[in-house]
Amino acid sequence: SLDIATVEALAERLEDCELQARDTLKITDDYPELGWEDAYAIQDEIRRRKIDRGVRIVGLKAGLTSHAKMRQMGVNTPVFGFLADYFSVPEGGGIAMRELIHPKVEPEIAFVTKAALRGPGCHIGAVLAATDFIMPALEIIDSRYRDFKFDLKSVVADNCSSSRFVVGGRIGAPARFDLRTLGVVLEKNGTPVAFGAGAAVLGHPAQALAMLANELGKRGEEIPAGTLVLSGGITEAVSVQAGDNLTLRMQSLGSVSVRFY
Ligand code: 0L1
Ligand code: MG
Repeated sequence: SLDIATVEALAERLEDCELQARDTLKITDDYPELGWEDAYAIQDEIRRRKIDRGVRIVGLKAGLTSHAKMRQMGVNTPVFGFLADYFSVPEGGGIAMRELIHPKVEPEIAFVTKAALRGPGCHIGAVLAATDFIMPALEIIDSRYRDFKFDLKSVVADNCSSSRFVVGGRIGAPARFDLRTLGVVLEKNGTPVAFGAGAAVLGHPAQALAMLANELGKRGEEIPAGTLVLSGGITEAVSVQAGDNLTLRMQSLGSVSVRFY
């Protein structure tokens, strides 16, 4: 396991890349023995650095929650990260490409909790009972690793590629929907480019929150009431360039858009 000085140095390296929009090689090239606890310790240190500068943590995210993406990466558990206040982009707002490295967009279902969720033993039923509402979300991922070439532990250390997110559209009570069959269409400049349904996320998107609560429970932590949680990409991530407009249309829940300039 890495010593504290190394955890701090790696957190500084990755956060500097995020803040200066430059890439780096994956950290396991230098530290091939990096473990899961080391990876989350680096992520925690990045979070601590931000909080020390007055940044607020406004939510959590699950990543690699689709079976297709997990198979591709050779893992069977999702990964988890945090959302900082400045990641939030208003609905219909713009994102300057110069602030990011090589962003990609994922259509996701956002949950907002009204009661705390704590594992072990958290399940879909508990998540739905604790959910205040759901709404459409676009997550903008931007791995700090050159050409998105990484392994899972490097990704976790890099806060799971988190960079920006947009929530919008209509809010819905979870009891009114079958989240497995909730359809989504992702449009780029008016052309549909990706399609899916909620079941692409772990069979049921609430499962992503149950797994997150169970992972946090191992550390004595929970998903607090009032937390925004992005449950993971329903389709593959779509690359964007300056000038692109992305719109997510979600069945019964309206649409949410963002543009890149
Ligand atoms: O939100 C996500 O699913 C991203 C997880 C990190 C892997 C990636 O950058 O594709
Ligand atoms: Mg995502």
